[in-house]
Amino acid sequence: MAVASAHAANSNAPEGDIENLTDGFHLLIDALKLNGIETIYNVPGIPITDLGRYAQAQWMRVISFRHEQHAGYAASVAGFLTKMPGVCMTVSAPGFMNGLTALANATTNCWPMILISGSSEREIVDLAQGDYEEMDQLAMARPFCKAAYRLTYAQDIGIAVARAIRSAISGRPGGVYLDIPGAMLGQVMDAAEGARSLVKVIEPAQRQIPAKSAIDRAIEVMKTAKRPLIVLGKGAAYDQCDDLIRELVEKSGYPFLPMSMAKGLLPDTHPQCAAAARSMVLKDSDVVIMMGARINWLLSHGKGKQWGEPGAKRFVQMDIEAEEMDSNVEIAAPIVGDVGSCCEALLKAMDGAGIAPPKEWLDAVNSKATANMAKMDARLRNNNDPMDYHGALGVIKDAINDHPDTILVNEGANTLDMCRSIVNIHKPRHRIDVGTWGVMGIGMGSAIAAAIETGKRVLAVEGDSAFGFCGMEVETVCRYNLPICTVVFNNDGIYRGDGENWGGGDDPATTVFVKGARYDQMIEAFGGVGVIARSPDELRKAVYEALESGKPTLINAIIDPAAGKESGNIGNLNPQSVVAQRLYPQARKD
Ligand code: ADP
Ligand code: TZD
Ligand code: MG
Repeated sequence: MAVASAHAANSNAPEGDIENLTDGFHLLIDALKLNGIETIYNVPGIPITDLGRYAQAQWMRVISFRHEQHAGYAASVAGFLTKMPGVCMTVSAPGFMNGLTALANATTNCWPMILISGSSEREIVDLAQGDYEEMDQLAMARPFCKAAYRLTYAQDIGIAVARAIRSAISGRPGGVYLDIPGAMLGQVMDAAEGARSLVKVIEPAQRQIPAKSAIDRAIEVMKTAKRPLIVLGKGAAYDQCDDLIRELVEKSGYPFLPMSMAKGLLPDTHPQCAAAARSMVLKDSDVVIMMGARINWLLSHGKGKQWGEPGAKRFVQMDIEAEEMDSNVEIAAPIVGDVGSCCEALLKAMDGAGIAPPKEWLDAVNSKATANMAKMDARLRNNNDPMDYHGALGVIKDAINDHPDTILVNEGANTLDMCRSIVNIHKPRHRIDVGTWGVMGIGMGSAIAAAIETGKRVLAVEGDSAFGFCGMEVETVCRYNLPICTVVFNNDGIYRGDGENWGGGDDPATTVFVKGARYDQMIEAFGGVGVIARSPDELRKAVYEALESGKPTLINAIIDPAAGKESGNIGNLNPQSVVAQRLYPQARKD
């Protein structure tokens, strides 16, 4: 029988044996499991504490965090790594709001995730009568996700979960919000009827085959290319069609440039990898094939100095989202479809089309890349005291080369920008970072999800500021005994640790932290291994030991406070007017 109203649920249980009953809690667990979702990233509390307990009792993996934002980031990264929505579960109002940042971040990055939040009772919320943690969560969530649904009756759980999964992973993936009022969880119904109400989602992310006309047009553009380039984005990494991408890149012979989370789709050491000649290929190329990468701020919107002569370049773009085309620049050959299907169609059409890049272009790219790599290599081999970014990252580079199956997580400003360009990645989806927003605090949630979802070792390279946003989750790392080695690049601050108060007052500068902070002691508080590394040699010993032992480890890598640049590689995005130059001798001269 169907349940008529939330409040009636528990008092008016259906007649019959209690053994033949189920409830909202268990229907939700059954609905997730039926659809292959086995893990929940969660922070307990009213009204979902028991939901977590029951899920664990039903052999789901329930990973409890210290803060919902990190549970949410973990769920979104689980979505990126598995092509199935990661699930984050929170309590109402404040817990929900903490999770919402991660939901918005998932949607921005095009990663599938479902935020399930307990909520207060509708009739009280709607009359603003001041319920415990009252908030109209459904309305709040809507602008930050692809879809938002609220459950009122337990009998609708099956259809709502199916809908949420399909919304999250069909088309361009993104975040979905599912609102579960507390009373709904307690509703009971006949177990057999409950089982029948569950829905298994059939092929939620169907292949999107591109139109033949789109492929033909792309081939025509490619035939004209004298200086072609392929740009791989995290949409291509997400698609898990690694062999097809490799085939396309190799058959075309085009140089390729991976965006940060597409690194490893083909190894960074592949002979066609143009990462070390990035500025040159962006500027000088004449035809650019974008594969699952948006032409957004990360690529200077396809305009400006970085891109050479305005209008001199033609773009081919593969994307599952038709509306992405022409977002910043004209796309000469839009191909709407999933990256795998686009590659397959293009590969067929390339047969006999005479597509081969001129040798002069390949030689020019190669010699630039080789020269840049040689320059960089020399800088990485330093044993400077105090340690600088290059000395420390030379060690991280070796560690990943020697342990290529390790997933690298990376955030910070200088710590991010330099690590991205220095450390080679050898396998698809083995680098997770700050994504499209450049958000700080993704590190620990991402590292935890990577360890849980793949069972692999994780190396998290974190700026000290970035780490501060999520550092308490080292307790979570220790509690679940995860094979995560966190290296905090401790330069005493944001960008640099040597800033001063421009007014001359006693307060520290806005960008600096306590000098000589003992981040290594944080993990020791929870039984993990803490190490201080003051030189590349010490760092090498500590990182290799951690990767080999798999023990939860935090290495406090002491970096010269004067080594970093303001905002890393994107200082140009900082606004400033002439007024600053009039008022402050320290102001940038730009
Ligand atoms: P990056 O930051 O690596 O440049 P973006 O996040 O900007 O990458 O772009 C990813 C793009 O990939 C988005 O436009 C998204 O629509 C697209 N995308 C996501 N999944 C797929 C897929 N399976 N096939 C094709 N495109 C996809
Ligand atoms: N808050 C959030 C959520 N995201 C952000 N990106 C920022 C603030 C601003 N921000 C950056 O863009 S980088 C950064 C902040 C605070 C920290 C950089 O310092 P770090 O790295 O210690 O992590 P380096 O190596 O010192 O540059
Ligand atoms: Mg720092």
